[in-house]
Amino acid sequence: MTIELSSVSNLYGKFKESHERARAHFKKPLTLTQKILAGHMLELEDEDHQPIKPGASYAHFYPDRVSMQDATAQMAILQFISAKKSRVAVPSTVHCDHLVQAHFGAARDLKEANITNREVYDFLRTACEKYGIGFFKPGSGIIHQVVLETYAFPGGMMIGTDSHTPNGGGLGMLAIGVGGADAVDVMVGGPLLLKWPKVIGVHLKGQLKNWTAPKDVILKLMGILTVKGGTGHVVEFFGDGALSISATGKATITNMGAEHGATCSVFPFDAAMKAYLAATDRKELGNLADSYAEYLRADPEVYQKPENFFDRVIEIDLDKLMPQIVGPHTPDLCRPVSKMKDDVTAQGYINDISAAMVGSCTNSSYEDIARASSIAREAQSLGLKTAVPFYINAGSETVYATVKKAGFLEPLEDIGGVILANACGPCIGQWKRDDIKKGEVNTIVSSYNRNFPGRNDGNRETMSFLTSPEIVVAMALSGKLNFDPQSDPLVGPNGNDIMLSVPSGDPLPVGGLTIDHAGFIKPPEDGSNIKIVIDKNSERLALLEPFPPWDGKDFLNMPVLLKATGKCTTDHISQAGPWLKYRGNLDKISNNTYLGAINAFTKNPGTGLDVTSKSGEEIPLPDLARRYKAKHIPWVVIGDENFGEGSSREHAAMQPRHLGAKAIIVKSFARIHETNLKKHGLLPLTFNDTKDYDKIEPYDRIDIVGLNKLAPDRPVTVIIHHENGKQEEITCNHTMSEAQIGWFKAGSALNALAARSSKITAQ
Ligand code: MIC
Ligand code: SF4
Repeated sequence: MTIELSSVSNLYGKFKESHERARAHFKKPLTLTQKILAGHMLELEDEDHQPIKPGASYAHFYPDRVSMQDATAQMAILQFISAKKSRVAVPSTVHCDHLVQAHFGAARDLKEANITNREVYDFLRTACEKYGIGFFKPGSGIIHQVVLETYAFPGGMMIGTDSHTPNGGGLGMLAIGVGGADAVDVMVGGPLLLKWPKVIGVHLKGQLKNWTAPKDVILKLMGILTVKGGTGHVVEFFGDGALSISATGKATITNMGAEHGATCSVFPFDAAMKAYLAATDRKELGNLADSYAEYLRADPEVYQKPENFFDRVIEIDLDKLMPQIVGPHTPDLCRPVSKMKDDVTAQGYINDISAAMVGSCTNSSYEDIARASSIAREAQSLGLKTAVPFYINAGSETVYATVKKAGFLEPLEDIGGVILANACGPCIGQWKRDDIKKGEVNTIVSSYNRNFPGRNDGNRETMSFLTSPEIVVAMALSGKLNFDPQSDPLVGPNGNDIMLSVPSGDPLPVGGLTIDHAGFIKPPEDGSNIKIVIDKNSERLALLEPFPPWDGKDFLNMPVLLKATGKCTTDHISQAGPWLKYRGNLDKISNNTYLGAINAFTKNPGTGLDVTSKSGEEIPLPDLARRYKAKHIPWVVIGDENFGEGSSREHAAMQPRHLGAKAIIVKSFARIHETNLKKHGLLPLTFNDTKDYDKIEPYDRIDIVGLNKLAPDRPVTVIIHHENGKQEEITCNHTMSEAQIGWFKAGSALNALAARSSKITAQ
């Protein structure tokens, strides 16, 4: 069930030639990013056969594999069904991890999940069998940990329908998060159309020590890059510091790179990766990589003078790095743990923690749990218990089996921890929380990666802070947000002061991980007779209707459904948690559209004003959108910076499209969301002058004109008709290439694909 050595060997065998071609093309030694990209192309040119311009050109790539998780796979597979192919063209897997709700603990929660999600699991399993896709049952692990320990490999390129796919960068892979429509392109045998990224080099010096962990590297970087600083770039790590971090530690860093918006992040091949390959039963693959090592790292000149080869170089000295903590509400609000005291006082954060969690795809490796457990063991020996509810999840069945065998879970449970299923759980709002009421302000700490309002428990007032697993355990013991285990003692059972020892734990167990693939179902060689199970009465699954093609006319007189102010992440656009259950039914899930977005016109989340009645009544945005749709009135959305940051969920694009949106006009976009909008036939536009955002008023009507001249790099004219009869003309930009304009005209990329394949069949 792992990857075939011969396919990796074939890929490596072609690297020499493709790298030489790339060196000649760029007239420079190559970064690792350029090597892997060039190694996955047929021709080193952009989609219009022109020379590549980093940061500007779209080009065609052929990834080695595709991964999908259950919440996004439903839409991806529904689209694959529409593409009418009999089998996927590249190795692909589906992982059931998002739909398991955390409540009582692993065993009961999994049982419950198998009942409540049965129809979705049946659909995914039968579709996987039919189309030749590997299927991982619920409980088998979080997609990215499973991929890392099973399928990722140095020098490879993969895509996944989840924004944390870059986890694979910890094993030297360019692993990119995409929407389902991109995954379908690759699964039907086509290329991935991707902007050739620029590259940020991050030079890691020194070595992590004491309480500092890999998580602190990415949290520090979040503080430097902010939630949009990585956009359009791959982040490539190097330096002695990189060598000192384990493969799973590296994966923590590349995983959470999703939060600064990078296309992905990657580390060069090294001994730690080789050791991880051996520990995950892939020793031969490690040896093969070793024999091709020079192709799996940047050229030596790059490491000697990084500033000549990277678009930007950032240096982080691990010797000086201290434990970090970020939050609330955004993952780039970073400070050292030692400064949290000041912030608690200055910002009035609630100091009493209400729950603490170790886990998520970012921090659920053997090493993470080993180090967390070392603190728990000490606490156990001193008779300490956690002061607050405390949850732990292992990343996969393999990690679970290994940490159990090593005796790491027992002390965690003994101090008060509840072991959750090997799944996403509270990280994505799958948390049946009984202790806090909606609207109650409270503080939680976790080792997760995102902390947007409402993400974990559906309560927008929960303040979520993110830090390393080690610090989470220490804070769970003290119960206080301002606790710093480096300087503060805990109070022992007799009122005595206890300073916790520095955590410890090996990156890998002697003899390797205890491989457990009990939850894997291999697809049959021939799935043609398999019937995909879709329950006729299902509320959760519905086949897709194609979106209508563009009618060739300009968009005129459109109301502004929403003028989003401040952060508008995909969690604001299409919330997860309780809504995850409708991920396979577009009409149903559309009832949550923009419910979290703060509307500048009403100052409230999820409501808008009806321009046709001008009654001033605040109407839930999905209802308002349906009202316009029923009256055949197309509408637009206006947005702020980094619109659509966060996840890869294409629902955030499909829902507005389904409800009648024509264009989304913003100050700037996050990469995956912008692509998803293009894929589903919407016009993603950016203000040429971001100050034009301020011109949009509640009862304005918007025209987008000159659409028949839509062309790459050609600005678009937008006319704002104000309520008082005045009108203003502004300029907007787009990043659509010729092919992407074709998607807009066809109504969606899928329509364009279907038109192409029917032409081919007709010939
Ligand atoms: C997330 O962490 O937000 C998710 C849930 O994993 C998403 C995917 C989804 O919405 O299903 C992501 O990161 O892409
Ligand atoms: Fe799952 Fe959370 Fe990771 Fe998303 S970020 S894949 S929800 S664990």
